[in-house]
Amino acid sequence: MKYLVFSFLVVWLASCADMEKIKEKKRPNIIFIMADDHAMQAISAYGHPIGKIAPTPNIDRIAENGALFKHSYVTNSICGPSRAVILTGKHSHMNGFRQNGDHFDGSQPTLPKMMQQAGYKTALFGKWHLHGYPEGFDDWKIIVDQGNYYNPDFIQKGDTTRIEGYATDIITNDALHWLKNREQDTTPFFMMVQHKAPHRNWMPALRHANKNDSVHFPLPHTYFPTFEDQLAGAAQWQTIYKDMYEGHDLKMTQEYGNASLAHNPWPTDFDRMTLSQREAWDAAYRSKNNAFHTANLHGEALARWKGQRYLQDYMGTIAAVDEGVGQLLDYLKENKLEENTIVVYTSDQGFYLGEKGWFDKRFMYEESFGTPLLIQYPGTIKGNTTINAMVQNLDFAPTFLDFAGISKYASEMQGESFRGLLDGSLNENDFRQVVYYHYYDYPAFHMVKKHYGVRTQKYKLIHFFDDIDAWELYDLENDPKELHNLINDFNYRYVRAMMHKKLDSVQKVYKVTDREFEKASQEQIEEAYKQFK
Ligand code: SGN
Ligand code: CA
Repeated sequence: MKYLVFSFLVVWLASCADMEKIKEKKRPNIIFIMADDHAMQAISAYGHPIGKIAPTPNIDRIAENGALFKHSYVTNSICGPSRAVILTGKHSHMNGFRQNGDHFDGSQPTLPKMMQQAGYKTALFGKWHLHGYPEGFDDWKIIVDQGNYYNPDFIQKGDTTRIEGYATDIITNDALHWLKNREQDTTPFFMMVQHKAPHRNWMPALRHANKNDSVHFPLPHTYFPTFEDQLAGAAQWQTIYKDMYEGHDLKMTQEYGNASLAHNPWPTDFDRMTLSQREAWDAAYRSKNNAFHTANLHGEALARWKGQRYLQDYMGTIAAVDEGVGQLLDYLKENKLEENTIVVYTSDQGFYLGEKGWFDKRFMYEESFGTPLLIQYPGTIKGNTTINAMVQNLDFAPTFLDFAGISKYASEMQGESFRGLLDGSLNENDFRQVVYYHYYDYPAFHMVKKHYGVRTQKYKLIHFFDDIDAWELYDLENDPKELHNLINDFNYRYVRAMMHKKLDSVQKVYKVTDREFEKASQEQIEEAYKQFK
């Protein structure tokens, strides 16, 4: 009898231990890695010719181990707003951060605060860009404002310090250092690693300054666009060969044999370099800049050369991001954390790599509305999964809370958990079928007009407003590059009516009120024309 009771006890204890394991399994660690302005086209796993020619093997590992989202969108394609959406799970008009320069109301409920309340250890390293200090993190160290690639200033515990080194490496090292030095118990953690790269002005690490010199990047067919029926497209100021600064952005020098930069209105990025960094930089760029002067290019040839230089540098900055991702993945593997850690790789929005001749973002067109999203969670997500459902950065908070088993907090949010898409319990057709977008930052840098719109798997309707009033309709299946505005096409009159209906109904669901359609004043616009040119 005694033996029987003892055996029962052993079995019961073992099953409790199993339960504990299951419970722990239900509370995975989450590492959220977000780059700044990283286009999907620039990740080899997405299969785009630009990414393939300058591959990102470590970021690709996440897709090999897990899922790659083909249709991941933002709600407002600009830095601060995207970050505010991610923290709150609410559209810009609900979280109050509509455009860069707004102030984030840190007193509102946020993802890190919820994770913290639920017993997670929380940490944030890198770009913040929401003004004010982060709340809800046990540890944090943020780059000041946009940050600089070389020797950037960081804020930690209220102190601002200039740290010598390359921004991407410093952020990766901070994340690794935190992982290694955290209490090695079973408390789950939530860590946000937010890079400055590959944001403008695209300064690669010295070890990558010549990495892409002999790579010839394929420039998009739309590099010299015509903009028929695309008034806002024609009016923007983000064309590589018209709006980039030759020194600051393209690192062009004034003349053969002279290392002084051409137009460089914000000298700080280069002036912050130490003497030895600057010497190494000049040495790395010397022969390619001299070769440019010798070639004596003009017109279309010069425009194409600028596109090449832009992509060489842009992809050059991504090399360090990719290495950092590799280091984090290796750390998880070597420390047996891989199985119970969700790793997310994304960007605050997409970016133009010469499509329509552009750099920057802001538009609701696919390149900047879409953003990369790769997630691994071995054991739950099958390797090499491709997801076509339309998810948004609005969904991150509800999804992470769901994985953490604390979805009760998500009820106030506007996003939806896409956990089921990852673990296979939800069919793509049962997920949201319409996504909403709303961009406010006008008049501002790059002069992209205010607009809003909806996208389904097949169509997109956009309304640009302010000092214009222009509607655009695209058939995404037949015109994925969005070159033909069908708004006045008789054959699409029913599609247009259907999309208008969808727009009206999502605006109601998301509680978009008239305040969101306020126009800028004529004085503001005139002032901006002077300031941003
Ligand atoms: C800076 C950039 C702009 C960019 C904004 C917003 N100019 O002002 O090109 O659109 O940031 O970027 S820079 O030469 O100063 O870098 S965001 O990612 O923060 O939204
Ligand atoms: Ca950005």
